[in-house]
Amino acid sequence: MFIEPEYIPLAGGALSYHPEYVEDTDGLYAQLRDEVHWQQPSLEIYGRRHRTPRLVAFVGEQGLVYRYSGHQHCAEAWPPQVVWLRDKIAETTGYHFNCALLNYYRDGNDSMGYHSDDEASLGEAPCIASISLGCGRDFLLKPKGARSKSHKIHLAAGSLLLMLPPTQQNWQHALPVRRGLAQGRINITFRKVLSSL
Ligand SMILES: O=C(O)CCC(=O)C(=O)O
Ligand SMILES: [Mn+2]
Repeated sequence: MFIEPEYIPLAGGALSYHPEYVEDTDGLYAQLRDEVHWQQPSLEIYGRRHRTPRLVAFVGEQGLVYRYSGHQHCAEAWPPQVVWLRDKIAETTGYHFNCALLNYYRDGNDSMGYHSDDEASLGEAPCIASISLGCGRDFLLKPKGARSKSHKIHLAAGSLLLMLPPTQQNWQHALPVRRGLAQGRINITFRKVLSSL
């Protein structure tokens, strides 16, 4: 059954949330969890090294380089399941992507802090498409410069969230810790790198 996406207008941006965009996601989740070449990079924050509180992988077109979180990342080959998702999104939304960042939140202790996906290499007004697999998690948004969240969306397994332009210019998003949650979640954010600035 096709469920209409929910359009969520924001001041200076907009979201489109498609629940049940992908069906039967358990197998897809387990394959990616077991087959992706996951890494846990370190980040320097105020002069101290911290391990990223989740596992990550960057995949995309051969030779593509993307600079984010202070590091250059060279794309690994697309896993076939991610190609299938990329093509399904292109067909249903008209947005075309040439790379994807995968995040594996092993349990509720893994998280992602507030940020915008606004690297210059994505151009002025990128659309980011985000697929969620595994356990549902809350996703928070706040305007840049604001102290606390103003939107909370529960990203269910199999959902697609589009962060439409110009959301990245004006908003930040985060995936907060959920203590006591034992199940894992995989998120795939599709991006289009226009230049390797
Ligand atoms: O896990 C999520 O839903 C968000 C991921 C994200 O914001 C990112 O990869 O930039
Ligand atoms: Mn992001």
